[in-house]
Amino acid sequence: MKIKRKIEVAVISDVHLGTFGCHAKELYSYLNSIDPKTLILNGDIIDVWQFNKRYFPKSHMQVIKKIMDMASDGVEVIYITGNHDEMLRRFSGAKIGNFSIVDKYVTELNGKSAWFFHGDIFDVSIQNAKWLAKLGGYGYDFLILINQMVNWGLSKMGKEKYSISKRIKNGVKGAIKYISDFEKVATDLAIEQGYDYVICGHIHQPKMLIKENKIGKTMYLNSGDWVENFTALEYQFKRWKIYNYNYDKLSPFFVDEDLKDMDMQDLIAAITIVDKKKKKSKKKKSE
Ligand SMILES: [Mn+2]
Repeated sequence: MKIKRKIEVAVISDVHLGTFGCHAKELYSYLNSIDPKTLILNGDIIDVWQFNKRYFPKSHMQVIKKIMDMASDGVEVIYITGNHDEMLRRFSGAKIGNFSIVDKYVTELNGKSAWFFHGDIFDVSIQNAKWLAKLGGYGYDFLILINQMVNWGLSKMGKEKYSISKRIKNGVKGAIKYISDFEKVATDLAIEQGYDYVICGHIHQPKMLIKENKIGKTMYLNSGDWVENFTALEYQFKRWKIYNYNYDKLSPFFVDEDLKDMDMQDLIAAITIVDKKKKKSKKKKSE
């Protein structure tokens, strides 16, 4: 018998599918173990930057299939774009059934407001980020544009795109300061705009803490990543917690038998004909 943990909201980010560092098998087990009402993918899920046609293993495809299946089974899936999947930003606002693509997401959880965004908008200059993001939605879009322009310039000069997670991982001087600046700017903005929760990814540092300044306070949450930390955020019974795959195996893990035996071609076919399947399952529900 399959026992899945019921969760109101599950948040994952920084999965980096399509790269060697991605731990797709562990993530796949995790997704199989939960039954969320809403699944928020907070950026850098598919790594289009480092995408290599020769490297996209079956386990990575299984994660995509699993997420599609969750959407067609009634889970609200919200894909927030990050910098490694910025190509999806041109589809922002698209909604297909229960699956939507956005650049940021605001919702209410038991009367508390929650603000979700990936966090790469702070990359180029954390100081400019502060005043630009004050311009509300316009500032956010503007910061995304600035980051894209900087990356475009870097690639024109034959340099690698700006990757803060790589810098942090490599322990580049200033990384610790960047993390604390990131948290400070994110929480200052959240307090200013009256959000009770601010939920980011991007810096691969799972965290949950309450930040206070002169104006007020907010709770800062970061979902971590599936490259090193194997973490997710879960909201249930009016509270948040950080799920850690390595320490927290709360319930036995089951693999979907039908998915396990599918080969690569079946998986690709199943993903590309997802619309047909959705129609079928809708029909079933109305019958
Ligand atoms: Mn990122």
